[in-house]
Amino acid sequence: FVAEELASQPACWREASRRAAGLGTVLPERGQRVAVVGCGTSWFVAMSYAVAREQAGHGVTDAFAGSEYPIDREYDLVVAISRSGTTTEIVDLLGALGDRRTLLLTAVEDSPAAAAAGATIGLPFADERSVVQTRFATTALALLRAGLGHDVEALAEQAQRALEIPVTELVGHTQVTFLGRGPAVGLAQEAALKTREAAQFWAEAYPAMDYRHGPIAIAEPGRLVWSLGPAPAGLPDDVATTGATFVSHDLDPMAGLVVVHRFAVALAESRGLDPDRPRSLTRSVIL
Ligand code: F1P
Repeated sequence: FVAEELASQPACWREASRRAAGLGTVLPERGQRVAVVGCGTSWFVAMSYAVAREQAGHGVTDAFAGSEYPIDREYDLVVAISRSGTTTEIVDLLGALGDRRTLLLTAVEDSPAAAAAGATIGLPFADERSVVQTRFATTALALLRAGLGHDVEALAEQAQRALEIPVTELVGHTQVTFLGRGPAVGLAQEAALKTREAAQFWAEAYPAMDYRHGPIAIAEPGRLVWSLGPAPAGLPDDVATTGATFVSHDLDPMAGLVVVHRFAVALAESRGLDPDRPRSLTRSVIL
């Protein structure tokens, strides 16, 4: 399923953009102090949005893994992201927040998380049959970015281009490290998670400027260093010196993530694995 689902991202992002236009004050408002929470993929999307919202000048925005939310801290709005709406940490957190203002983005509108949330934005058209998330996560992010005034139509065009970029020559490396800056730090984490989940393959992620502060020690011939978004000056040369392969595409990092989705699927297939059903992973984690 995942190959088909990831290929529908341009259409899903366009639909998210259309929906955002009609949501008005349901979405975070300019000036609000906002926390964004999720687990796994949904946490990494939250991280990316938090930085993008602050960069857009819309106000203080913090991202937390669902289990790590500082319950005594006051925010004007807590935004939870959960495809399934059943992830235990998110259902419990929304319950614990009681009558504080909350908003859930989910694919499943009749879920326990939706029952506990103050408001819900349903994105059922972006739901997935694969355990591994691709289009739900990016569609939720596209909708939130549309609320920041980002040009999601242009992003969808870039995602279309991302579907054409060859990935087969990237398969065959022994390890991959993803890098990003700003909103791409969370997306780099998500890229590494996708590679681990779908292909059961050793992948890491770091803020691009921090890569020289230790992680570069494992770079060597046969390993891949992949920047989502422009690479910091000098970094491609530093990586080349180690013999590792450096890659970066001229795309918004969210469209760059679509290339990673395709890489993860190609890598899983080359390893004889089913990218839809990773070992030890279920559609949502219920504790
Ligand atoms: C969260 C999550 C995903 C992971 C896998 C299992 O789900 O942990 O991040 O990739 O799909 O579920 P959800 O809360 O967004 O449904």
